[in-house]
Amino acid sequence: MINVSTIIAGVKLDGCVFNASGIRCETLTDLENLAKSESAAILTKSCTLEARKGNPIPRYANLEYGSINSMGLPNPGYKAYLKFSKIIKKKYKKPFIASICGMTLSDNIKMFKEFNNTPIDLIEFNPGSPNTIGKPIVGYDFTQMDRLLNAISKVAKKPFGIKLPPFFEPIHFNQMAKVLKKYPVKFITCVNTLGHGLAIDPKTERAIIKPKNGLGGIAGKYIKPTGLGNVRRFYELLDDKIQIIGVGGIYTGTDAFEYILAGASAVQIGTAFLQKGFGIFETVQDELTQIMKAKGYTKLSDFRGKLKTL
Ligand code: RRO
Repeated sequence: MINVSTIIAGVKLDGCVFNASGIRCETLTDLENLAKSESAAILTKSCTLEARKGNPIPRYANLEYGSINSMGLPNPGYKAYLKFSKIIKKKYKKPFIASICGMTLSDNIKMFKEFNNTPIDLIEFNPGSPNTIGKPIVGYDFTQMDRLLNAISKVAKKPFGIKLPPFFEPIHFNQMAKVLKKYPVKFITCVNTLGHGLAIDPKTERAIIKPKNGLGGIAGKYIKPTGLGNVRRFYELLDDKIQIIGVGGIYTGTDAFEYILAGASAVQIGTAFLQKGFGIFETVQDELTQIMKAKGYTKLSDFRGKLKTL
């Protein structure tokens, strides 16, 4: 028997494939659909203290090898997710993960405290959105990350992880790993979209999305090598003490297999979930199972992190 279950921060997931935050996970209906699907967990859209409409449309587009978005954090506000988590957890056993992306330190502290008294299983803290107009990507500011994690660690009673933006410099991996190790961070999710890409329609000579004069986060196949590189480097730096969830360009079981080989304990699907629908979770997991079977692996730990180098 092939077992693709995994445990994230002490929480058992029946499979290792679930949705990435941001895709079809904003409303109660979205979350209920995820509960009924083969997604191994239910992860919410990142929430803020107050409801947000997000950026002007068009703010998402499919591209040849993935997608571009500048959604601008549209969400109904954290109180809606407090309510949704109670409704969903009453009906479904599946792990429920709340994504939090406060605009300020005090917003984040408030939301972490409020989620303490809910049935949610985990929190994925998101300091990596590239699309909030007038705000930098907090995850690239190591001093601010240290301050945030220090404050959050003091109030969080739920196990939490951090969704990281992609890094490209050895020194930045080292600096982020050093900050993460100071706090009870249980997992990291690598990677958020690659910020500030531009997609152009050559016919009209226009940018394809409207916010930020066309600049947005790039996802899908464009970013798989970056996602894999980030998972691998953090796997090496964090000594397997902080778990890693891989995300970025996963469309097939082979993609998931590669992420786990690089060190991921689970994977998330974003762009491919939007493009291909709910069946993607079963497809990717079935393909992964077939690959494991062909290679004689029966569980993820048989190959997780065991990437060979030349
Ligand atoms: O809502 C968004 O524009 C958004 C978020 Br919060 C994020 O973390 N990553 C992204 O690509 N878009």
